[in-house]
Amino acid sequence: MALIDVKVPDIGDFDEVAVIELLVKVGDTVKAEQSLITVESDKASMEIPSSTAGVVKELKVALGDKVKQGSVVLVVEAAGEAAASAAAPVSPAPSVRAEPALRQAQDDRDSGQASPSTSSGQTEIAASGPVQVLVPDIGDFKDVAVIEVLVKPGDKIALEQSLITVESDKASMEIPSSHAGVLKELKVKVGDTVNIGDLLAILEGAVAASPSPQPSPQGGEGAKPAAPAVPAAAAPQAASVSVVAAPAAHNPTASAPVGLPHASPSVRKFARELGVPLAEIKGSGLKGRITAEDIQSFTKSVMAGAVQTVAQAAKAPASSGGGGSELGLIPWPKVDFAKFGPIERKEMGRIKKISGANLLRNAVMIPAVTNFDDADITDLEAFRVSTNKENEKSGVKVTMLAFLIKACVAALKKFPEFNSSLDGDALVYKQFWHIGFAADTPNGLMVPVIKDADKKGVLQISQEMGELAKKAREGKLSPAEMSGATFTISSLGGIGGRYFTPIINAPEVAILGVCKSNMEPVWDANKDGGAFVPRLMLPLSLTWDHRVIDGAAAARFNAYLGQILGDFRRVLL
Ligand code: CAO
Repeated sequence: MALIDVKVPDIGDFDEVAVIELLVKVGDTVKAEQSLITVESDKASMEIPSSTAGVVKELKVALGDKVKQGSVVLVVEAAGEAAASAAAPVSPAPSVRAEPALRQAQDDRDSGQASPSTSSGQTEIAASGPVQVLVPDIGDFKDVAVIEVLVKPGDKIALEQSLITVESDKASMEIPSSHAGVLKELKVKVGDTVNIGDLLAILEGAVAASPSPQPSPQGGEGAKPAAPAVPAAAAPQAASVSVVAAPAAHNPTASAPVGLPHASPSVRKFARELGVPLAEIKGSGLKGRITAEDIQSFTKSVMAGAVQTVAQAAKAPASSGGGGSELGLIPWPKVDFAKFGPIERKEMGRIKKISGANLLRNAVMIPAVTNFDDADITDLEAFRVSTNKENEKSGVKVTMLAFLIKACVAALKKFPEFNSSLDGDALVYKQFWHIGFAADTPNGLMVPVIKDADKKGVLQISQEMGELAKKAREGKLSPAEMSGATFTISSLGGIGGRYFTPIINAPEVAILGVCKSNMEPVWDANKDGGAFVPRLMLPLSLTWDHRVIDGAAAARFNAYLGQILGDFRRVLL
């Protein structure tokens, strides 16, 4: 039995790459070429295979360690032939693929030529007529599968923009365009296999890049055009390996798409085999990386009904698609609208589909009642206006909503069941006051959350609300910024209307709808023996879950809220 150090083989130009996954542990029996660890640079991830078969005796690296060629990964006790040749262990496994772009650059340096994909100092050369984009030198990769197509005909393509993603069993990489132009035709589709030199796409109005002048080994001074701007003769350029993207969290209420998921090739393959949508999984690995275990637990949660995939949520009977049979209702009417006039059909966005499914569940499952009331905010509005004048220079504008958040916290403290959630037969009373507010965005309704609103002043709440509403409109809210609410306010005050019936955001048990305040004549019995006086009245619509809250409590909640808004000093009591 011989102990063999398994080292990081030649991984091209990669220097000091981070270990992001350990795929084996001490005691495991490994085969030659079996992947041991995954390393990642900012451009690529790759699995490092074992140079020998045997039993893992010692791991020499930990998550987060930086390794390079020659670093010892682990010690293997080799058996049989491997042991016999232990004195001369198998050379680093050739299956480890360095990033082709870097390798190309290395080759170019070795041969003294500038890399065609050099990104700095490029000049553009116009091409006449259509240009063929070919699969560039992708190193050892042969017959690699196209797993993603990132562009479509008609798209304006930038130079080096990724066109497709290909994947072998050890790495995945994005193939960039050798030219800029408009995509006329894509010659590959998902599932095809490609090799160096294969025709990938045809661009029109293309321009290619050439490196800026560099001294050539022959002492020449001109630059050699990297990819000749000659139609159909563009020299293959190096591809850039890149599996990189921010991790996408699974958040059934509303989360904006954030690019490709962060996972190793084998994990992506595993997910594909199971039909698991990687983009909906929150990775538990280093830097949010999705692991095989994450896929397993996501699959278990879906099977147990604890989690819905976006596709499932979209298929829920939120609209005509569901049919209504689930509730024993007559089917949704199917109408050929085109019979009555011209129509345009547009798919709903992802957020609308998800929130639609959630709203339907909440509307159907909660025995909800709405109480309407009015609050006299004449004095509060005057205070708001003067506060804004005083703070004009700070750039923070206070709207009525910030006062409402504070007032609701006081009411929630007085009536704690409004700040609770149902859990089976039990009520969970929350000892924190996180207030969600509905924000109207181009993508649909989002509900960012002001955390610990009880501990914040109106100015701080206003500032946070402004920042969160901006992020919501830009589709940049993180799942954390949309979770944890104990109560929600939906304000249409800036738009108009009188009253409406907001839908409770489960598992919360109540929601407050607010509309535009109006100057109204209000009877004042004390004034001049009784007279109508003009007062600014704010219409309130409180929807509550009748399983948790009674009508009397709801009426008291609204009345108390009215008292606070009528005299905001009561917040201090
Ligand atoms: N009565 C009268 N005026 C009001 C008011 C009220 N209740 N509430 C706000 N306003 C005024 C503001 O003072 C502001 O006036 P100025 O422009 O003159 O200063 C104006 O209306 C616009 O306010 P706003 O909407 O920018 O700010 P906000 O704090 O009231 O609301 C936000 C912020 C993000 C909640 C809001 O922009 C929004 O998206 N509302 C829609 C929410 C929604 O769609 N709810 C429905 C959900 S159910 O489908």
